[in-house]
Amino acid sequence: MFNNKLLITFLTVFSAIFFSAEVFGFSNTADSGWKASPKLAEALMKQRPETNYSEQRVPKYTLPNPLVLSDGTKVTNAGTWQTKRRPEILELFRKYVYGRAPIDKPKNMTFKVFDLDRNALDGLATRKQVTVNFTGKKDGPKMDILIYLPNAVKKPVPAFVILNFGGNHTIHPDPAIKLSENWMRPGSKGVVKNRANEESRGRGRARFPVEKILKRGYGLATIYYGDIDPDFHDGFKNGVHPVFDKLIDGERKPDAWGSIGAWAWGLSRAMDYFETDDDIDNKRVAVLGHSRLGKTALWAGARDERFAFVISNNSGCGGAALSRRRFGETVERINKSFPHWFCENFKKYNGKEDDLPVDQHMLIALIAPRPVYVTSADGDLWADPRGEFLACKNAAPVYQLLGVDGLGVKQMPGLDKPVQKGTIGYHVRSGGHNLTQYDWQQFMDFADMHFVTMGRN
Ligand code: GTR
Repeated sequence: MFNNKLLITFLTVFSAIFFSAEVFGFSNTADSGWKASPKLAEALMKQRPETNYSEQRVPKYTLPNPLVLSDGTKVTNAGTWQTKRRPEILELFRKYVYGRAPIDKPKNMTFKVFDLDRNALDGLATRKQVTVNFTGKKDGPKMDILIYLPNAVKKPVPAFVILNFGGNHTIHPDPAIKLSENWMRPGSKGVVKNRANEESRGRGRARFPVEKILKRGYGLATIYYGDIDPDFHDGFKNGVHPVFDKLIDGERKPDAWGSIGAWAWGLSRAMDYFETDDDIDNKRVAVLGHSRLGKTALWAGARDERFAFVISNNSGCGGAALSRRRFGETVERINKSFPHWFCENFKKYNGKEDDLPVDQHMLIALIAPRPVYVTSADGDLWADPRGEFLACKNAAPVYQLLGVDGLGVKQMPGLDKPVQKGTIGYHVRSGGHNLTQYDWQQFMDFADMHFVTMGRN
């Protein structure tokens, strides 16, 4: 009797505290997740009044269900996902978003290791530089892969592959890295008339903690994205497009691949090389990218199942963020600013996101059951952090169907509180649009967990 009374009193007091906490907004349970800074949102809205930075103005939307076939049948087992729904979704992304790249690897492609130093970086690493010639022809398009592998670890080693924005020589001051001779975006140190000079060597090293990566037992491979396709709209006359495009009556089709499609295709060609290199564990290669190259990493990992782990850093619209939220950058904005990134069909969805047969949670679902890690940054509202989180959350049912844990949380985590319990990792970090040491640290922690299990298989 006495115990019951005590229990009732306790419950009453507890629920009163909990209720008032909810009402007055000081509950940790209800409010601990990340929220966009209202001040920042307001400032950004002043800069770009046409852009929505307010959660209240996110329209009501319904996401397409990744676990329902286009004929309405529910997908209830892994077999149906793998043989029917996955190919269906992949095709939708090819047709309406990124465009169609050649499926087979180029017949006459060659790999030439033009630099091999087993005593690089004071003995810490083996450095290789490899030219991938896509057509095998002297004047055909080529890309150079710069590879550092840790010497202290038994080969083959797991590795990260990442496209870079400034040329391979910008990721580290190592004087032996070949200086890129290709077209460069203007406006950065050491770039004159769209060409790099010695001043740009090591310029981007803050984003590439090479020594740290090597000391943790991982290799790092990187490629200048402009080797595959220079990042400006020239009607697809340069890079790999003119060589591999299939024209109909001299015209590109509305589902022909854009630049993101080409960059992702280039990453698959790097994987073709890794498969020939005995020092690299090609079953444990993580593909990683920042921003537009984060969009690219997701698409590369979605279309090529050889990538064991996929990482999208601050990828935003056309990457990890849900398009239907229309928060920050929108489909219309991105297609207008970067008409060469996606396929022509994607432009039909400018301002008509609800008509898209896919949304970006389905891109993440295509990676299942392989580990994927998505990041956002507190100051990067243009990329819609919440939209990036929600895409992960809505991809999780596919992971669960395939027998692995999804995201492990239902609510957006707090700032700098990485979620790494499941097979989908996520964090929103302090700071702005960038790829930081903090991000790398999380990727390596997550890779440690997942690659160890894979290594045992
Ligand atoms: C922005 C673009 C984003 C993002 C970024 C980047 O201008 O709007 O989608 O990709 O560029 O790649 O740096």
